[in-house]
Amino acid sequence: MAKLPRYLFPSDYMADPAAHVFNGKLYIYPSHDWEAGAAFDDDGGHFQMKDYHVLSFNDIENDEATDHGVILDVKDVKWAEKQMWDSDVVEKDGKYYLIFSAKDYNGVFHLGVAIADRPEGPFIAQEHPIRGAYSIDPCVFKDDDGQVYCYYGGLWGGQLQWNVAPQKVLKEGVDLGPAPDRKTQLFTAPDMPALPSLMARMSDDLLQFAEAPRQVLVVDNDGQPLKAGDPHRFFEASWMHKYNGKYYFSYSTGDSHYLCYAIGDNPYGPFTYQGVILEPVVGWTTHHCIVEFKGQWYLLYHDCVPSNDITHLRSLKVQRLFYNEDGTIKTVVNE
Ligand code: FUB
Repeated sequence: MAKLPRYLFPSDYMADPAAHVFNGKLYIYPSHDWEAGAAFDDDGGHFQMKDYHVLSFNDIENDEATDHGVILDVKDVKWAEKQMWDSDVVEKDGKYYLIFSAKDYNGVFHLGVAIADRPEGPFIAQEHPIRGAYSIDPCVFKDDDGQVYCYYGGLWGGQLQWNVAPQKVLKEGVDLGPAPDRKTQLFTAPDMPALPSLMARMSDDLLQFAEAPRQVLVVDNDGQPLKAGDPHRFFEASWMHKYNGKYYFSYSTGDSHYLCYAIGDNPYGPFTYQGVILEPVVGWTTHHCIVEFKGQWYLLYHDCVPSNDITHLRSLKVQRLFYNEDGTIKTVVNE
């Protein structure tokens, strides 16, 4: 057995992996970090990514990555100005849909769609972003019945707190309206329910949401939502995978720097909090995906060891992931 964890692409800085098996190979869709010289701020203004690459592997434990080059550049996305953050790809009927987050010319994060005929791209972006899809970090999950769901959102610089009042969502359902309200910053008190991520089923053509976004509720064993002051509450980096018929929603806790997960019985949740997948890594952000490839489950993630802790210059890593008999995940060791 190869010695893991290992860095997957030492020749460049890449982060926020989203991995899928297409045609027997493992494809990784990461963010492409670079040194833009932008000032540091709490809104992630130093993360100025301007394009996406895709990497592929026949053997994730031993092979060098194949870099298929740039698959989408911000200059080819009409509505987007900058900051091409986390993305994900889903296949349907032989076409590949890249769902990505970027800022428009008014400084608002949206989710957009770009389409390709092959997993290696190139991807052609739609003229407009997805209606009503604000914020960042999309994860597109295809269930066994073919329905595709998008999980997304990120606090602080990811602008999730601009969008919806938790009280409004809980009482009236979500109505995102034409644009997020920047004046109403909707952080709640530490003893109030944490602001959750959002999710929606996607339309059959995968170009829009088929329904108003709903909250992804992460609850404790008594069914109560985790509190805003809980270091294990959602912050960003949604990921969904299925194991033995259960739905595993995992995420980053942002300012407390964990990767955590919760389990539910259906794609909409609620999801019961289970524990920590990965302890904090070197670097402020932590972001991952979980994928099964050739009979082994893996956690893909990033850290800033190779860049000597420059927080916006991150490197992709892989480690094996194992389950306990009861379906809980064994905390991954990042040596
Ligand atoms: O890569 C930019 C942002 O950093 C991502 O969108 C977040 O999840 C964090 O990893």
